[in-house]
Amino acid sequence: MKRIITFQDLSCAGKCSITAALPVLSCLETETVVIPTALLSNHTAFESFVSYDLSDRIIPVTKELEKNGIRPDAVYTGYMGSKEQIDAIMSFVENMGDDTGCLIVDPAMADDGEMYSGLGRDFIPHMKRLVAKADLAIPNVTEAFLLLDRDYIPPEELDKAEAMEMLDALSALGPAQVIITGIHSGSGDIGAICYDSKSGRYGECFKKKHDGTYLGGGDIFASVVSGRLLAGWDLKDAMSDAVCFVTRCIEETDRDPESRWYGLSFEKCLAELKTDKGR
Ligand code: PXL
Repeated sequence: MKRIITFQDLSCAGKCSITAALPVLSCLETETVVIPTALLSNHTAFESFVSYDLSDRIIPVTKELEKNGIRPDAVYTGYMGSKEQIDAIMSFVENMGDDTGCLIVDPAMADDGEMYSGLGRDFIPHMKRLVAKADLAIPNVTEAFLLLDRDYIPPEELDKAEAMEMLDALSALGPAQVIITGIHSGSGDIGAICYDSKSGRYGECFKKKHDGTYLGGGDIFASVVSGRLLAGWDLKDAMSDAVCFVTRCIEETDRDPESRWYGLSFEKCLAELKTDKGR
């Protein structure tokens, strides 16, 4: 079985980060080693939260895993709550060198044109350092603009040609492969676009748009992509499967609109990941 190490916060309530990534990756038959970068009572979109930074625990934990012969096929990073957490992961990645396997970075730091609560703009250059090391980066539209130091344009006003050019610009920062999520098709659909600089191929996948903010959707998306890539799927197929799965989770979440603050209702959809849809 392929093994992934994922570094993300552990939000006790809220169904995002680790508590979303672990079930999805397990369903995709990926052995998942979770390394919490911070312990939060709940995600930061609630009215309040408490957060305990675990950055000084990251290196001792990874050293012990290495001593025990636990090596990853891929490393996948999600939400980071501080520069120190990024420093610790950077030093892990630098120390591992080629043994890191594929480095997948979801720069989960912003949405709808705004940084997440508790993160300032001074955090962006640190996330940029991590993105520069990545083999695959998976920003949403807001994060893509922030990483490129460009003024934000809402997805509904962003034209396709500019979005495609942003894939190239993000790849020039370091990652050979890039996916941008939350792209509008121009005809009422929403989805993602991708670029693989090794093959020179671009891809896109769109599904019907549902109004609203769905917290944790990006975490589920990046987890599906990570699991599928480890199973040997190519980038475009992995991305398309993630678009379809997140859309299904949103449909389930919409049945109970109150539930969306607690993350997507992915539980009812997990079994669908198991069906072999072919590629
Ligand atoms: O889903 C992204 C995410 C992850 N972790 C925490 C968050 C958020 C989004 O708000 O607050 C703690």
